[in-house]
Amino acid sequence: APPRTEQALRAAALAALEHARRRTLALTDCLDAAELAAQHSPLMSPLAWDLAHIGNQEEIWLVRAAGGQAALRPDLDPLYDAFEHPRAERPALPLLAPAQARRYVAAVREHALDVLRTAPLGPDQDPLLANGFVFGMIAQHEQQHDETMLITHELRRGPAVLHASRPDPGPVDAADLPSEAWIPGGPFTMGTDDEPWALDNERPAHRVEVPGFWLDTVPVSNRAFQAFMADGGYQDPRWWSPAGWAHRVEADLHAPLFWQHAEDPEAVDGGWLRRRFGVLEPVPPDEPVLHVCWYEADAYARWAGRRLPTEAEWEKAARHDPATGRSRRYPWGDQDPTPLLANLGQRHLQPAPAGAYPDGASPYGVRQLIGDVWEWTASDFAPYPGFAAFPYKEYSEVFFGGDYKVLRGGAFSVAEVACRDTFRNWDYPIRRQIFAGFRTARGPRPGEVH
Ligand code: AVJ
Ligand code: FE
Repeated sequence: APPRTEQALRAAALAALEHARRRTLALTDCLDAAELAAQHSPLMSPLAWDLAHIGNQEEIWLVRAAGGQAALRPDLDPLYDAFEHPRAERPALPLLAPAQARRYVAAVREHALDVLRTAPLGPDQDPLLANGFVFGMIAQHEQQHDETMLITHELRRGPAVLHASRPDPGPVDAADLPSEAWIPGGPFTMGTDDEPWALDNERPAHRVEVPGFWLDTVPVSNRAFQAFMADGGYQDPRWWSPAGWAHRVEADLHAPLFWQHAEDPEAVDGGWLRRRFGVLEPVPPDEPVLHVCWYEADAYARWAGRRLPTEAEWEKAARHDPATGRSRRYPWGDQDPTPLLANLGQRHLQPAPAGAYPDGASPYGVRQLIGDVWEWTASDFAPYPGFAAFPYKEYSEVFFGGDYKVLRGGAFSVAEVACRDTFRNWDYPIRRQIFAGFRTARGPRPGEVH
C-alpha cells in the first residue's frame, strides 16, 4: 500500500508518475511521426492523441486543481476531452503534431513535479490531496492510457516494433490441479474505504452475501476454447444469449480476434495461427484464451454447462481470507505484486500458461486472478451502495446503467499501480481488442458434497 508519511507519499507518487512516463515514451518513441498521427483502427485514437490527452489530464488535475496554478494550454482542453469527440473523429481534429505533444507533456510534467514538491499530502488534507490521491489517480490514468496504446499497437498492421521476453512463471502444473475450487457461502467485504489510491467506483466497502459456488482454478485456455469451436459452438444458437447470437451472426464471429487458419493445419497444433503485436505464430494451446468478447465468453460457459462468475463472486474468490475473515489486497495477501506472483506491467506481451504462478494463488487455490488476462464477469457496471462520484462524474458515473460489463483482475498489459483485487474495468460486451479472457463458475448441484 502507498505509505502514509508525507515524505514517503511524495516518493511513492514520484515513482508512480516516472514509471508511467517511461512506459508512455516506450510506446510512442518506437514509431515515426506519421504512425503516431495515424489512426490504426476506428476503435482507437491516434497514439499522439493519447499522448497529449495524458498531458492534458495531468495539467487539469495536478497543475491546475492540486497546484492552483494558471492553465498552461487551456486551448487544448476541448481537443483532448474524451467526451467531446468520439475516437473515430479525432484524427480530423487540429491535434498537436507528435513532436509538439512530446514537448507539451514534458512541460506539464515539470510543473506537476513542482506541485508535488510542495503540496501537503497528509491524510487530513482535502480529499483530492489526502494520501497523495490525485497523484496516484493521474499515474493510474497515464498507465490506463498506456494499456489503451498497447491495444492500438496490437491492432496496428506492419512489422513488429515492440519486443518482450516470454513469461517465465516457473513450473506449470495445470494438469495436476483440480479444475475448480469451492468458495464457501457467507458474507465478505467488497470494495474498499482504506485503499488510498482506489478510484471512486471501488468505494465504499460494503458487506455482500455470496452463496457457495465453484470457480475454475485457472482461466479458460486456448485448448479448451478450441474444443468449443470444434464442437460447433459458434454455429449453435443454443449456447448464445439472444443479443449475443444476433451479434455473432452480424459480425460473423467464428474465432477469437487475430486468429486465422494455418495454411498447413497439420503443421500447427490445433490448426490456428494468431497475430500478436505484428508477429504471426501458432496459437499456444496452454495459454488463457485472449481477445474474446463477453458474448463469446458467455456462450462458451453455457456450452460447458457453466456460467460466468458475478463480480461479487470473483472478488470474494480473490480477496476473502477464510483464516481471518478479512478482505485482502491481492489473492496472495497484502504485499505488492512481484514477477513471481503475477504477470503484470507489460514485462511480457502475452499471458503465461494457464496454471502458472502457484505462489500467486488465493487461499482457495484459484490461480492467475491477478494479471495475465482481464476476466469478463457476468455483471453490469453499476455503483456500489453509497457510491459518490470523485473527483469527476466522467471517470465512472456516466458509464453506469447497463451498457457495460465488468472485467476484473488485470492483464499482462496492466501496471501494478492500476491493479488490485478491488479494481474494476468495464467495456461493451462486443469488444474484443482488449486483453480479455475469462474463467467460468457454477452453483452447487443438488446433493453435491464439497
Ligand atoms: C477504465 C479503461 C474503461 O479507458 O475508458 C481513461 C479508463 N478513464 N481515461 C477508459 C480511463 C479516463 C477507462 N477504463
Ligand atoms: Fe483518459
